[in-house]
Amino acid sequence: ENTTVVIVGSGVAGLTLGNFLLRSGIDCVVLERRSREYVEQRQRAGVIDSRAARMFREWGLADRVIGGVPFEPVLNFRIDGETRPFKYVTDDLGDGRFCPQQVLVRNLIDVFVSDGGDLRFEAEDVAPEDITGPRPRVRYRDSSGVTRTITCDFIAGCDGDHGVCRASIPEEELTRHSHEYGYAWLTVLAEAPANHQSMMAIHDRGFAGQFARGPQASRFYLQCPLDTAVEEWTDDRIWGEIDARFGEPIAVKGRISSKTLVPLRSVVHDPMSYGHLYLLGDAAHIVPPMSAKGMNLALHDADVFAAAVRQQVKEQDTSLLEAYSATCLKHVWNYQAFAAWFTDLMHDAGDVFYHGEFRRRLARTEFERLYDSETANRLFGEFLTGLN
Ligand code: RFL
Repeated sequence: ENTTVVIVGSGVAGLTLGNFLLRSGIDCVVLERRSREYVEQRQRAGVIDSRAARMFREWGLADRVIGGVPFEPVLNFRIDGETRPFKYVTDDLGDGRFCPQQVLVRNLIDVFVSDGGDLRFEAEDVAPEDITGPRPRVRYRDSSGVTRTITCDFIAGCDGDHGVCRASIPEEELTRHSHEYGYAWLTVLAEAPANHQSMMAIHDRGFAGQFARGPQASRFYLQCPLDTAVEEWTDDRIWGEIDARFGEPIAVKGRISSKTLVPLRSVVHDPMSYGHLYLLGDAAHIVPPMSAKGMNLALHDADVFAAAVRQQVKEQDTSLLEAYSATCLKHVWNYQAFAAWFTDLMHDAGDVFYHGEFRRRLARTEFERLYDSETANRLFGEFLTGLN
């Protein structure tokens, strides 16, 4: 079997790339380890920033793939139990959307499949081969247990942080830059309607966040120590901690359907390619969830890579492909810097355990500057909308 691009992974990066290639008339096959049902129900991010929304519009897909409601340019901070709404100044046209990641994923799958895209679920033991040769291959076992091999020009590694693509690059070819923040988030999905799109608490018990996930549910985040275990977090303890950090009780404390621990960290792999294998999204970089940029960076990579492949296939011009890693890394580092700043700010400002009083006062000063200085406000808004 032959194609131009084999895409490994059908998360936001892989599906977006697949759709962009399909619209450019470039052959591709998407291989996904999980089932369609699993992928369509995986709950994660919730914010499509303005840059990403515009990107879908430029590729003619916005109407078909973007769901959700417009993003309000207001963040509801609760500081030591007091509400401090923060409005950011923006030249943005209000393109950003509060759209659950699985809604975007579901729409991307529907559009890809109905436009004739080749998407194969339950592909096991995916293995990139001969990635530095002229015609690399991807071997896998299909859902009926038959081993298949696809020969291609390019492999797009869109298989996340634990995928097989990055692991198939010799270790000495990649540099891993990483930073651990020293704490984790307990992330909780609950049947608890939110009366705002987002609320974020700075409190001496630690950070807490609530983000609407549709009209009836919320995702909550609670800062906690790295060595905590999910089992230590009973529903009662979770609700008690949320009420304490927000400084007011959550009105409806519905069923909690999932609890996970996410250590906060930043990771960048450099370069984002090796031979004919290119890494996109979480396979190449991780940002702390505080920034709400992980999905948006994955979308940016897909945009850059699709345009580069199109230029190579249509005009035999390899310049964009050669620049792929450098182009993406410049953008990634810009948002890593933002993510690290915002993560430190939101945690240090309430922190009495981790970094101490000096960092706490610095963080509070930076926080106040967002309200006091229009320049600081604008820069923050530029990052939130993704237009920096
Ligand atoms: P994905 O979405 O993880 O997709 C990877 C796909 O590859 C498949 N796969 C394989 N397929 C074949 N063979 C293999 N060997 C394979 N190994 C893996 C997987 O099954 C999967 O389908 O990566 P992608 O496309 O790079 O997208 C990245 C985003 O999903 C991620 O950055 C965001 O979810 C991060 N994130 C957030 N990002 C935002 O922009 N805004 C947010 O508000 C936001 N909130 C979050 C988040 C991530 C969170 N977690 C999971 C830590 C909140 C949370 C709690």
